[in-house]
Amino acid sequence: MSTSSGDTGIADRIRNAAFSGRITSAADAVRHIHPGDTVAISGFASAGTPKDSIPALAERIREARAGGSDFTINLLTGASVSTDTERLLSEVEGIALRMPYQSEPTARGRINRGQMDYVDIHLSHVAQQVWQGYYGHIDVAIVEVAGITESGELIPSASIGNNKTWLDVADKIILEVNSWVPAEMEGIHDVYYGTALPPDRRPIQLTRVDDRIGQTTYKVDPSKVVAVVETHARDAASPLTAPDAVSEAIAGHVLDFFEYEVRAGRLPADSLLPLQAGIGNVANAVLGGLDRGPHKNLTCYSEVIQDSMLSLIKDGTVAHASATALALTEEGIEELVANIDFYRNHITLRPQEISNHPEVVRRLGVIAMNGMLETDIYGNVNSTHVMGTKIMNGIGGSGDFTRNGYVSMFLSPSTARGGAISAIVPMTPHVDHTEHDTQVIVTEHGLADLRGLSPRRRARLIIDKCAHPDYRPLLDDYLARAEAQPDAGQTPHLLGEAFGFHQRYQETGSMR
Ligand code: 0RQ
Repeated sequence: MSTSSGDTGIADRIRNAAFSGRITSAADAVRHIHPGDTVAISGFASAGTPKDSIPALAERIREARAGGSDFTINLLTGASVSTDTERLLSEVEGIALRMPYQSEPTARGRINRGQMDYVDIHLSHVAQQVWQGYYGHIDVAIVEVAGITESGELIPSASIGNNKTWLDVADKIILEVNSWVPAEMEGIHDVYYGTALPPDRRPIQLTRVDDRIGQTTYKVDPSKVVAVVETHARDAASPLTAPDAVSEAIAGHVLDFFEYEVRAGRLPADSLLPLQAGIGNVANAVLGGLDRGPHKNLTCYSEVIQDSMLSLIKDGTVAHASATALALTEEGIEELVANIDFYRNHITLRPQEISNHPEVVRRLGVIAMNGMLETDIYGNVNSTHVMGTKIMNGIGGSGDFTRNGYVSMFLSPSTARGGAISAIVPMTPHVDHTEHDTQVIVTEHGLADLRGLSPRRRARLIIDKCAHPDYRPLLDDYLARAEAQPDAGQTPHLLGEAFGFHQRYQETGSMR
């Protein structure tokens, strides 16, 4: 493309006449959406969410409600979308069903009050479950793109997520052409069209992180495009706080573990294996710490790219990063835009069914590092439900990577809520990742390598290495009494008091 970031020349962005004839306002575009519709939108983390159509849709819903009519939609996305999107649509009570991931307080509140259905599924499963028809008919797709080529294909913006699927399956399509997205981003994307349902499924020929197996654009049937909305709006930033002592300590344990694995001959000394890091400050601190280590030519096969990844690419620590979205702070966005020609050669954005594909994650030998709310002493991990009942965000891609990774790690501070909650508990009231999938637990106090250990040995190690010292005596006491039972079994528990920590928190506001 000939335009650059900041250039609003829409003629350069919409280079196919069939589409320029459909340019309309966002308010008119969303008139194609009707009560009860299932609407699938672009967006993954804050990147690539439609900018103008969502406020217009929220306003349409608000007006309908003010006029006494009920107006809700079912909302499907890549993962979380910009917080404004979730908030605006939730505030007007416009979402009946949400899938597959959210992380915004208004939406979360409505879900937990039972006012909104939420289906929390592995992100790699979304496309296939939609093809299978579990979510019914997709009435409208709203997809942000950076431009439309002469041949009528679409240039993706800062995330891909499920956009290929939405464009394929939706009856009607609203395109938002965002001229803020740097034109030079064209070519960073690898959109694979070879996926299918069984029995037509074929191997995905992706054997290196930087392999390109698809095309740089989305295909679209122009007859389905009912509106094209022009916009020039930046992505919302994904805020991060500076690493604190806890996240630095966790990062230190992870980096020591990598060296241990290298010495044991399980990881290549120079490049390790492709890294996947969940979103958030701890993941950012771990990746940031790699700068200080001995490694060069690292690779990353993950879901999102955070700021620390840009620095690692810039100084040569990371040779290539593959993901489905860029989730950057304001500074990260500035850095990417200013140096897009450089980063385009070191970053590949893919559909989330590929970025999170179990087959590829297993083949590449990904080192999976994700956050958790809590783990039990045996390694059953809860990533999603506070006190076993209230959803936090959702499982996201953590299961895709954990179940299929070469090494699967969970990283977390040892306590939450100022020490009132222990992240190590006797039994988790909700399990997202089972003891069979969890291989390494890390807190600021240490790292428990659970591989090769029976449940009783795992429990001892998790308590000794990872629990906060304030909670160790309570956990020691629980385990000792559970093991002392005459019929203690393979995985000893005191079933009557297994949730004693959670009960104590509910009754007194502290697990201690
Ligand atoms: O609450 O926000 O009200 O203060 O949970 O906790 O410590 O800031 O940790 O931001 O890393 O989030 C599991 C939620 C951790 C995240 C989870 C409370 C705590 C705080 C956040 P406040 P922290 P993080 C895909 C990656 C699933 C999806 C996934 C997550 C808030 O990692 O959503 O992995 N994971 N996607 O106070 C009650 C506990 C708690 C607790 C923390 N035990 N009980 N509340 N909190 N522990 C893969 C990619 O490649 C991106």
